[in-house]
Amino acid sequence: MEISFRWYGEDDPVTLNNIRQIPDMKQIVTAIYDIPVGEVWTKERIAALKQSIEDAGLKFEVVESLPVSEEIKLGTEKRDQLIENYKTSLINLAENGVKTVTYNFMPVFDWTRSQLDYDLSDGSNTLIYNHDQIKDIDPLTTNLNLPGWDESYSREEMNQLITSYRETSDEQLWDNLKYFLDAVLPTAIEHDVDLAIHPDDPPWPIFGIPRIIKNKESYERLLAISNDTHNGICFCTGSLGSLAENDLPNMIRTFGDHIHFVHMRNVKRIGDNSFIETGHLSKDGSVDMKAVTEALRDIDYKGTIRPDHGRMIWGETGKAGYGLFDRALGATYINGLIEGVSK
Ligand code: DNO
Repeated sequence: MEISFRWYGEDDPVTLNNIRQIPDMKQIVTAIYDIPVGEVWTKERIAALKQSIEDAGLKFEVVESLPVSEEIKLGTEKRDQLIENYKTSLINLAENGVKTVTYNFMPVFDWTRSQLDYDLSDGSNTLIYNHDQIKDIDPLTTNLNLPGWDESYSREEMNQLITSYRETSDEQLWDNLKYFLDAVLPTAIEHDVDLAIHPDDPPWPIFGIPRIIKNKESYERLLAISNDTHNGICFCTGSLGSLAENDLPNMIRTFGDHIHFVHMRNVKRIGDNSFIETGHLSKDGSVDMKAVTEALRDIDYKGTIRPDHGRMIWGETGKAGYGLFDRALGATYINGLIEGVSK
């Protein structure tokens, strides 16, 4: 298991030098953010990114994310060309030593929260998802600005997308995921790149739009598309842990070889379909982080782990969930858990 840190590139207030000073930090997880979704990531751009990370004494083996175009998720006629571009990017990443490519199949909205700066009693603030606030919002009529919202869409394009997804069933979304995987997996296998799908966050439908990667059954269905280990999972304890029915250690033991990337964070479930993102410690939230680490040990997990969202502490400001301090504390806690459970 190697510890990594998500970095948003040269514009990130958290620098590579900051990250490098976190104990036992080995890898940077990042992406190319200025290439529009659907266009090819060239070898040159990837090589330059890799070089900047290696110059800081860190490795670049995991991409988060190579985004999947909405046309692919919706299954429009444009998808074949976009899938070809995706395959070319995969090859270019493989040639630059990238081993794992994270993606998601969440329509329009990536991760969604109701508030980004919810005050905790210790004076820090954090992300919260309150379903009562989200359930009555109609993004067609409300001007929202939530994390995970792709701001490159105009209002009109966004409304068009939302309307199209509202007419898309879970089954159609599964068909479109299968179409995508059937097309890209042979390339991933040939070039030995592991794909890692991120679960839907939150793992239930929002805004009347389907969401399909939520629980054990979703992963069984994913692996029924292909049982090759390159058809893999980004196991996010926070996303999956916000649904009480998800027995995370059991899921890790069940899907072992397909797990290529782990996001470690804790959430405190507060009633039905609502949660607060707490600090990483087991005692702060609903996820048993030690049991998760023991399960990773038991499957002999050799992949990459990153501390996931942190609270804003010590007056830090910046990208919600992605400050330096609390994520660094998370990394140190994860290191302690790994050492503690190792035999
Ligand atoms: C949120 C992240 C997600 C994740 C994508 C992967 O903090 O975990 O945005 O990067 O869903 O494609």
